[in-house]
Amino acid sequence: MASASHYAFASERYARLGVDTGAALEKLAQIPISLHCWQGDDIAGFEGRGGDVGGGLAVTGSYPGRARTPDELRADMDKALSLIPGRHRVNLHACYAETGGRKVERNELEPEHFANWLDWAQRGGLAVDFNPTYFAHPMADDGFTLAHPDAGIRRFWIEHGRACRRIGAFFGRGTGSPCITNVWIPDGYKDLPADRKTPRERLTAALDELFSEPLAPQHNLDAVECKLFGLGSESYVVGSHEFYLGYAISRKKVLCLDSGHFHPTETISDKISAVLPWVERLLLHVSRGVRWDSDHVVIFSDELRAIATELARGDYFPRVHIGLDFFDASINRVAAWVIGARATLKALLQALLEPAAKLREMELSGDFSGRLALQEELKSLPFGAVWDTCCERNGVPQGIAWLDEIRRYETEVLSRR
Ligand code: RNT
Ligand code: ZN
Repeated sequence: MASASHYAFASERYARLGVDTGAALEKLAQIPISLHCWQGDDIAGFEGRGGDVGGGLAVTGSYPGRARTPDELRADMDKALSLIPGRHRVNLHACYAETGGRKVERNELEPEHFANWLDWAQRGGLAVDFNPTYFAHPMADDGFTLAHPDAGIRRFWIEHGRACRRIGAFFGRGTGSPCITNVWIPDGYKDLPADRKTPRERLTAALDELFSEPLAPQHNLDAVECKLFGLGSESYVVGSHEFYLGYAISRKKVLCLDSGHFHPTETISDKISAVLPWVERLLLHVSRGVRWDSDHVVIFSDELRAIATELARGDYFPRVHIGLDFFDASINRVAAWVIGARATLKALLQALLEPAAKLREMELSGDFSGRLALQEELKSLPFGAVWDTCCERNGVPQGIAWLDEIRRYETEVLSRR
């Protein structure tokens, strides 16, 4: 039990700085996190393929208990969600289609192949986000998809994108909340290109065609995700940041910023207020790069806190959609989800508890000593008591107690797979 007296003490400490802990908790309850299904099965999907994910994505580790079927994956996500405070969303990839053992090409996917996912989401009161899968496929083997020089291969991938937008709209209609359908492609060159221009022209034309079917924005919203480099595309990525920033502004698309997709000293926290005057909405892929775009499990890091702080200060929540994007197969996969999601919520809560007006006042009056001193003091305020109360009010375990449940699930379910 969160001790009421601890919470009262914490509230009083925050109130002295003009911060209302109750209001912060209420605000946090309104913010969904989109939980990515691919942490549960090492991005394997259900197409029956074995081997590498491809597309420069690497999942390392061999912890037992990987979800092998849609039902296992949904049960694992249910378990994770039961340990995360609040109401959230789930993020699916096209390669998680259920085709009843029949081979269905990606350009022929239909909403019906996601009917079980929708049923499950509706039962759990979950909204859904979606992604076309532009990797782990023979047509993506040479590292190009929508920007491929071969018109036939481009056509296949354009059709895949069009099919996925309809599936996105199906989820949006079925859940009553717009589905964000996010396009990320691996296209690029390992070594110095001879032509940087033409692939970008091809990508522009392919995207325009992919997005040409009008769909109601209350059902589906399109996002585009940029990247600096990938494994196998170290020298050139067609869909770079500048490319997609321009595309998203000119075509009125959602821009996706993945925290692992920039130079290691470049942060997406600074980009939020820089791009939001120009794009209507942002999708964040919250990840954690360690030396490179390694997609480690998200933790309560300085950058995570900086991202959350920017969202709270700008009150950007109606325009910024928060998704997780990491994959670690070296630890319990369900624990990975819980750690990442709880860290993100903690960061948001701490951001909502910031005395933003006071800090701004100090900044405007030139009191930079005070600004730095207060920012440091905030780090040791009794934040934990407010977080415990958040968990208690949402009926999820407080502190590390959630791990007991994961250990039990591992013994009874995961270790038997
Ligand atoms: C890859 C992108 C992309 C993927 C997922 C699986 O670098 O971050 O978002 O991680 O779609
Ligand atoms: Zn991403």
